[in-house]
Amino acid sequence: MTSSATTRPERDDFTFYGYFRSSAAYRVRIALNLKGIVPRYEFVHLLKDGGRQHDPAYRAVNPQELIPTLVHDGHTIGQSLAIIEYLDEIAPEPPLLPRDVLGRARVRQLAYAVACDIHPVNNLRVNIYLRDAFGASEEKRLEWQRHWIALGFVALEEWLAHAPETGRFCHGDTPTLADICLIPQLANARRVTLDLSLYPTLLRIEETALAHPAFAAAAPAAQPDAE
Ligand SMILES: N[C@@H](CCC(=O)N[C@@H](CS)C(=O)NCC(=O)O)C(=O)O
Repeated sequence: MTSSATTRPERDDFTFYGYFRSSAAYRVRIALNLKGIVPRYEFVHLLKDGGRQHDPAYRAVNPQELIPTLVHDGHTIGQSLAIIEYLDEIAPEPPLLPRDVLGRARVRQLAYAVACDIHPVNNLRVNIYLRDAFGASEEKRLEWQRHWIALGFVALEEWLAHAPETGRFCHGDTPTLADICLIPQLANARRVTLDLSLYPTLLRIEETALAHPAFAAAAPAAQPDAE
């Protein structure tokens, strides 16, 4: 783990453990940026030395050996959605969930479709297991990822394209938890060269989001640990 040297003023009560390419960390970076919170960054390289998420020092922070982790005022929180909802509760403006109960359900539906169904089956440790236990080649593992992402994106496109609630973002004209999950997943989809032309609404929302400073500053390539 190494500390960042950032030019922005850091909050010494927040420490964020992340990795530039991690989409779960990317989600939290977007939320932190939307809330205007600049944490102290600790970079956990997921590939070096067999994966530094497995180092005892990091395991003591997060026994799941996954990133991201946020430490606030000495309290340690894992799981990106738990972190984001925590941030939304301690810093309510701008809200990351709609005020109305049906709106919140819709946004969570979209967010969980990414975070609970698409992302977990494509994680690094799943890919390593596919390779080591089943001998899956790199091409087969890419095919695996494209398959699961496409399956999820078909549903997201349908939900988003035909709903009056969809605005410039997934829900209305301001970013919510749904965009926070979608945009990093689109970055992953590009990494595995998924054909995105079938998802015009996702692409339109991505264009809007990437023009937003909170999303732009959270992009993998904009991180100090980017390679
Ligand atoms: N559900 C978790 C997923 C966290 C996760 O899978 N993080 C990935 C990076 S995106 C990771 O740390 N992978 C390390 C590994 O697979 O060994 C969350 O939302 O925080």
